[in-house]
Amino acid sequence: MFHARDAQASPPVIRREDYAPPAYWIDTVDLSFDLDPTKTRVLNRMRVRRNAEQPPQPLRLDGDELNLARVLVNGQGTSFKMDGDQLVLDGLPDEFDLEIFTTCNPEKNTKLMGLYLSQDTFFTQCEAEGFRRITYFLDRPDVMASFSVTLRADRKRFPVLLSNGNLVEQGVLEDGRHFAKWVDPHRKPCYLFAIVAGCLAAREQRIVTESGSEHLLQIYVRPGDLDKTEHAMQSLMHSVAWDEARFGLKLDLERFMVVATSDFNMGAMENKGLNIFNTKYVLASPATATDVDFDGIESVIGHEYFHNWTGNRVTCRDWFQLSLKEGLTVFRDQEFSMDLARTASARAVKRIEDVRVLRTVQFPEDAGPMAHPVRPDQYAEINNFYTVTVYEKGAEVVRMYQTLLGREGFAKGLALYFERHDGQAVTCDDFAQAMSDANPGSTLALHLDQFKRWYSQAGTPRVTAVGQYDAEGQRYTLTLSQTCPATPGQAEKQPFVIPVIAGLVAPGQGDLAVSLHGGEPATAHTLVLTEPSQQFVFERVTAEPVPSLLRGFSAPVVLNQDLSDAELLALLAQDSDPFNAWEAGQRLLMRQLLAAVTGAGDLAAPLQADAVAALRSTLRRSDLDAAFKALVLTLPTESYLAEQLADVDPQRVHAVREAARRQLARDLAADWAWAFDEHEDNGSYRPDPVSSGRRSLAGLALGMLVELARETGDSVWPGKAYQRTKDAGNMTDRYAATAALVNAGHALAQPALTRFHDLFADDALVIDKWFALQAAAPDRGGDALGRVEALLRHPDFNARNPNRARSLIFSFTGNPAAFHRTDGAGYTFWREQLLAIDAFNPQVAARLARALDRWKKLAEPYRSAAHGELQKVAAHPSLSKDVREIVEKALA
Ligand code: 0A1
Ligand code: ZN
Repeated sequence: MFHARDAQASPPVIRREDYAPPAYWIDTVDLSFDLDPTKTRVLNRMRVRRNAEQPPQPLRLDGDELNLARVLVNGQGTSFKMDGDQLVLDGLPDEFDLEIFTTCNPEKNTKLMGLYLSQDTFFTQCEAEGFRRITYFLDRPDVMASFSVTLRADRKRFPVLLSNGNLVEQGVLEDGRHFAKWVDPHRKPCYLFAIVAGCLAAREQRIVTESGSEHLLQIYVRPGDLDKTEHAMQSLMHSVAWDEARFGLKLDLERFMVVATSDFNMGAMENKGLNIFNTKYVLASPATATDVDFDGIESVIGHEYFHNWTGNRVTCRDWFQLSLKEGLTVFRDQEFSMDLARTASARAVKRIEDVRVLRTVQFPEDAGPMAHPVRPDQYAEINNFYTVTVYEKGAEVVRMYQTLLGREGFAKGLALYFERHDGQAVTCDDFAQAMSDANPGSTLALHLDQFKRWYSQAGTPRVTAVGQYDAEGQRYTLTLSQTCPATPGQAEKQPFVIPVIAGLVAPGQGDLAVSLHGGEPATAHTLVLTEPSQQFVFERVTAEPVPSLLRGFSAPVVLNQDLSDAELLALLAQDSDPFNAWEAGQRLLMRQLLAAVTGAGDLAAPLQADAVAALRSTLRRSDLDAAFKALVLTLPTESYLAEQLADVDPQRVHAVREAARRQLARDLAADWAWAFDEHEDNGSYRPDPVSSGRRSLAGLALGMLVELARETGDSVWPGKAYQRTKDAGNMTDRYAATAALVNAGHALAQPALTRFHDLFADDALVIDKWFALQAAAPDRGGDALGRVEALLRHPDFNARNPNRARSLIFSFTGNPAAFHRTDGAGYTFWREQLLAIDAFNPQVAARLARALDRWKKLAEPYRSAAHGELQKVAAHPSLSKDVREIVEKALA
């Protein structure tokens, strides 16, 4: 007999073009929960209305792992059918009350979607399709309803009862239970619904905004964690102020709550008025969190808060439009962090960090089997499309609107978007139209349809730049051309609209003020490439320039430009655009590293003397911030190097990069010692960009000096590092010192790790770091896998906690030389862990499945070994549709 969920059957595909409005609307929802860990009762009373614009048809409600007890229509029992997971009701009046009574088992909910328990506290996660695991519903974002919620639970065990909106009533019940009633004043789709019940404490802050309204901000955590919520509260207050100042977007709720849980599949969730966060993005103290953690909290708190407008007030019509809210909200959180950074240099550092993520994670996605447009055309499992393409590339697309329209034009576009669509569920086209209509006559308006190809065409465009200088005519002609590689299902691509911010730098003189096509002279121009190939003529070019193109990374493309080493060195030293100065340095290093990977040469010194000298003078410059220097002096990652190659031997890439690190450690030994002494800081800790930049450079220097000690046998620097692991005044310094010893494989690493564990045994987020540090350490003689397998048996390891699984297993698969072994044992480990996790949490497993996306690029013997393991996963009889979609694409 054939089963729909047969081992070999592909999961059904949902297509964007099949979108149809709902056949019914749900206007109000009154939910009542009797919370119990093993059997929670949910009574769902809805007011339902037929959508007169759709042909009459039965009502089909989504459900998943629910026990259905009763269905009443207008108070009367009614007949119904089940079609798979859907509850189907026929012969309904045009308007009616629908009452559904179900139960579910939160304790058994290991997927962490719907209603689940974490450390004896109830949480919900409904995006994208988790609400159907709580009650039967039209679980789609274009059905928006007014919600009221009553929670009942044991008073001692679950003293805090929260839901969206305003608390309107609470009281004590018999049998030691109590209740709370919440009413959300805003209509919302069910994916923004949330409840929390448990033993929690709150940091509270009353604020009065710029426009004079009063609000209560609350951050709920486990009582022992209250002292780690100050930074999150500061970040939230900054977010409220920033959105009002920059975009005029005000907080629309009396009470805004953030709750932290240690069991969460993602980073955080923007439920209306009740954001639920992974503890990783809430809890921080100088002793337990690094500068990177502090920054992460600021941007994720910002991100979720900004969703209140971009996502909640205006939401998505369907899940294909996910980037409508995510790309826009990532752009907003990036701008928020840049505005808080204040100095131009700190802004550039933030931009470089964001672009690094894009290029090391999104570019490979766009070149691999999972490549999809920012607005995908189809999916089997929507959870697989919460991707760096939808989020980070989506944010770059939004950034291009701002580049083309200017900050003011962009703000006008956003204002029109809210004027038109507040309270609606809309599409990416609606957003583009508002941007264009608010700026008639703009380049965007002129090329709107073409610009929208950024939403429909996958793949990273290649822009090639060729310049020619005419000294006599003082003219510089730049030819830009574009192509885009084929991606799955899209063989041919049409040209994009690509804004290229360009300056001309004359060595020794800096930026030239030049005119473009006879216009006003300026040191930077925005060239808009719309054709396959176009010429741009600059005049008044008084000296032969080096073109500085794509400043600030003005478009998400690969730029091919044939610059000599001397030209790159000139840009590194003199480009007024810090992004491009950094970029020039990286290009130079990349070129030399790739030559060493593909050449046969000896590995003692992959970097050339002039590059090393340029790094030295950057490090010694007094006019640059430490954070920027640390970025310039960090070599491109192994995965970014691998992306540049057609046939990747990860061990060779690793060996070359490590050799270059050792060379830098050796050649700049005195400079690193200077940098450490100069930037080490024993003052009190503040997470601001200047002092965190100093710590970042001191940490890099210490790592280099301990690495060098491996060769020289020096014991002074390892001794200093070890001392720091004991007496560092903050986690950033302690972590950097511990990492220096662990990464160098030094004998002091083990005692340092033991101390570290003992000191922080009760702090789950710090223990995550302890696992991650060991799983990400360089593989020395194939010892990494054994180390990770031993850690898997450590009493603190628990694969059911997503943070812990990520800290060990994902860190290992992200450690190229440890994962890609010639004997294929890393891939076997991957399959075993993947299948084990898939049995209880498909969403996390599907993320792990992505580790072999790029297997076709691998050289032998890696390629065949990876292929074999992928096939074994695909042949597994009970795979989730989440993982199946990923592995089928990888094997296609
Ligand atoms: N909308 C959230 C991301 C998110 C998506 C799915 C989740 O399910 C576990 C959780 C969170 C954001 O962009 O922050
Ligand atoms: Zn988001």
